[in-house]
Amino acid sequence: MTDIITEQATAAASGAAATERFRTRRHSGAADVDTRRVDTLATELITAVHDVVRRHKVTYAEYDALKAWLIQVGQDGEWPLFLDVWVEHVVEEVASENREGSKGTIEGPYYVPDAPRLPAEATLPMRDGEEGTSLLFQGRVTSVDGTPLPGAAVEIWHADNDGYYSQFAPGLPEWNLRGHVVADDQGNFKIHTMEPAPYQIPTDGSCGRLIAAAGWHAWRPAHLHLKVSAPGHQLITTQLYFQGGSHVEDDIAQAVKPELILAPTPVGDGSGNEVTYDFVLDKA
Ligand code: MBD
Ligand code: FE
Repeated sequence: MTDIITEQATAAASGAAATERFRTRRHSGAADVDTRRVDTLATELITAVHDVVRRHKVTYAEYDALKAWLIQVGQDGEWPLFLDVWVEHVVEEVASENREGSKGTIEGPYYVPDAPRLPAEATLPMRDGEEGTSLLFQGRVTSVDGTPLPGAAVEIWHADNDGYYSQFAPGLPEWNLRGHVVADDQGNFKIHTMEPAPYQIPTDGSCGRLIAAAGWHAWRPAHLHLKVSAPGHQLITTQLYFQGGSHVEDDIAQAVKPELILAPTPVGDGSGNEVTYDFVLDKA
């Protein structure tokens, strides 16, 4: 019994892993933002909260519920999840407003750098009998002027058929469904993987409690995550979705854009689906 319980994916365990990953990769907590900018942003944010309290006559019971919930978000390690689901899409929109090349979207909490390097045609690491429909995802990386980018890096990561990401759920091989594919001398890549399933963010933690309390749903459409980069060019962080899939129209993280929707077709031998998608990178 206890073995089964410890092997279950929990919000607190995936939250703790995402929090630890963010701390080591991105931020020690040292502020490097200009004082006047912090003054402006913090003042406006706090004032926006005051406005909500006045407009809706927030009660002490509601204020205490908020305080308890905020404390619990930290204890569950769910700040990365909360921010990436409800805030990151607007930060990405602002950051990419002058980009000419391919559209990007949010990174989310489950990227891990230094995935195994794979050749231009490769199968992502996966278990024997990995569940799902096989997918051949292929394309070319070029610069905005049309020049192919040989050796471009196509980093890809996605959930399995049960909606779990390796390194954020127990029992999966370390690099399951993660890879760093190096494009060939024409900028081409061919990645063999499995189509991911729609993804439900953890419902047993603080984010899940907010969703239940507000009567929302916890779903993201099925998606592939990618980071595509080449020397002298801007790295693009993106996600690709599947036409007609559940929750493409109502992603909880509001990260879908029309340019990011794939329409795979069956391969001739009936073994699965294939789709071509090209990436265009802006110059650095
Ligand atoms: C995910 O897989 C994801 O992509 C985002 C943005 C948030 C939670 C889980
Ligand atoms: Fe994701």
